[in-house]
Amino acid sequence: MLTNNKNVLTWVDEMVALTKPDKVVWIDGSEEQLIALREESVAIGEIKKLNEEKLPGCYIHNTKENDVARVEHRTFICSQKEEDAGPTNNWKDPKEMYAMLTPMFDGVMKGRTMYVIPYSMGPIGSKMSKVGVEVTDSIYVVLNMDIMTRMGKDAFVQLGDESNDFVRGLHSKADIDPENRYICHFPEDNTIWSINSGYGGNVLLGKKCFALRIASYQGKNEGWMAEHMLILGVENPQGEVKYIGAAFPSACGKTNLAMLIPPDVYAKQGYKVWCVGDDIAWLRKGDDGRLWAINPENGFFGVAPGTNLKSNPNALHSTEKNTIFTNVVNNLDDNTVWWEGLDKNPPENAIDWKGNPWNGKTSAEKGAHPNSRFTAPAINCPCISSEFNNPQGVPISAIVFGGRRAKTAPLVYQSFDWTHGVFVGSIMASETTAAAAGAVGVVRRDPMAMLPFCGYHMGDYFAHWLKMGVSLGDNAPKIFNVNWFRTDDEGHFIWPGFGDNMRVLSWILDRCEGKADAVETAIGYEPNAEDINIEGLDIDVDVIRGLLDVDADLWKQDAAAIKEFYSTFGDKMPAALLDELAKLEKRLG
Ligand code: OXD
Ligand code: MN
Repeated sequence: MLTNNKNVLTWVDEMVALTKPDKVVWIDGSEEQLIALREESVAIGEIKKLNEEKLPGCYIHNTKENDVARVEHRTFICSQKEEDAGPTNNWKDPKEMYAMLTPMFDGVMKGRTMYVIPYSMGPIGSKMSKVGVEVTDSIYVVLNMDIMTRMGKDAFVQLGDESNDFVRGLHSKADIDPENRYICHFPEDNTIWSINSGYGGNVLLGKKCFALRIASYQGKNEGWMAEHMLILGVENPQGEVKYIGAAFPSACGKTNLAMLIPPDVYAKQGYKVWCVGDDIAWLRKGDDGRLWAINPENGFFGVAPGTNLKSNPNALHSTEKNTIFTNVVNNLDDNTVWWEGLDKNPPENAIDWKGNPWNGKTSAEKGAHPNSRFTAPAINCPCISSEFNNPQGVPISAIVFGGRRAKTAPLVYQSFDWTHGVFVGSIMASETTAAAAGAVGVVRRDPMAMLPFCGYHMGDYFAHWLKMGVSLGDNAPKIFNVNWFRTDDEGHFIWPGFGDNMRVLSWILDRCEGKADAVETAIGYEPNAEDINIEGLDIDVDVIRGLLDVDADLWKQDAAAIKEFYSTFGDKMPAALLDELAKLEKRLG
């Protein structure tokens, strides 16, 4: 036993009584214990060790074919009142959900070992951090939690002997039965129950389940925010660093932006970009009145396909040691890994993500699953921020929202003020791409990129954002919206993206410091086209002008769609945002 905390001990006893494991192992986080667990995991065929010379400390794992992604339709928010979960979440009465799940968990760990994982979301010693305890029957979960969180006995030190403020996570792989897969959150009980999955987002309970769904609920009650945001720092030639938090829906390039490499024109002057986090930010008003952010995570659970030396060298370098790869190709010639979009040289003698022999030169099928992942320690990242472990976090100058819009949203615009900025975040949307099944170009609203991750009613969530703005007052970060994905008539992306996004971040930070002008448009402040630095690009100022163009007709259509979307939140929709919508319509004419 690693703690004297009675709340923890009692709860673990209850979970043992319910699931009836043969053995209980408390995870202290020691290297000795981890080495033994890796060996055991290899011995039972759960993970395979990769080439120690080329990929030291790295392993590969395959999930079941039916278990490759988060399952939103089987994810529940079980608050006492249905209206507290809101229309964007699946809801079930907690009593009913416990009653349904209890028999499924009863004896589920018979013949198995239960691992008790203490972990801290956020740096140990930070007032912004929070502790979770996950019990699981999966060594793969333990090994991933080791990378993604601060795992082990220090987390119990962070919790203390008396506190009851820890998130109780119960996970069992059970039979990986997709028909009985449930990812359930009980925000009022600080509890998460997950069964019948072994896939990351469903089972690494510190990540989406705690750090977003439960934490967003805690943040509302305690006066802080848990957001689906990357955090990056831009260092100028004088060595000053300014921090940006940016929210984009899944698969819009958050990891790439977080680890951006500035183009030559900036690098030569001495600009640098530092990554604090690539997926989640916890934000709190600091003693100085500004908004401060920590990344509660300790690693990256990144999408592998498309990651390469051009798109994101820093992410690729992060995976060169002590990384777990899930559902990628195993190159048998040298026992390394491969995925689509890594390079143009797929292995011929390989095993695909399903575990079958695979020849990348002749096979018509993809070798890696499109949602295959790497779990890599943040400290591996060449551009990890020196403030990554700072218990105070970093002060946020700008909040950036964005999505994937072919025509409507311009390259960048700034909100008129915080309230209008909350409106801008609330109308965020992305168009579906050909990469996903279903119709192309369908607009999916995803307010603040939190649609699948907000643990309570989204109307209340908008109200909480508005309240935070009142509390921050003049110290509130400025709010912007970007769109890297405008296309021409042939459907090609116009803006080069990746490292060149620095050119837009640069205008954003100049605005925060009062160094750049702007033009007032119907939707917000836009840069003068000349103020976006295009030196070294194959683009002229007219192209930028086009990227900044606001098509009033498209926006009028969008406004109508927003009205419909807002109506789904009923009485809980804050009047201030309805008012912003009315003002937008008026400005559009
Ligand atoms: C993720 C997601 O895995 O947002 O980070 O889906
Ligand atoms: Mn995410």
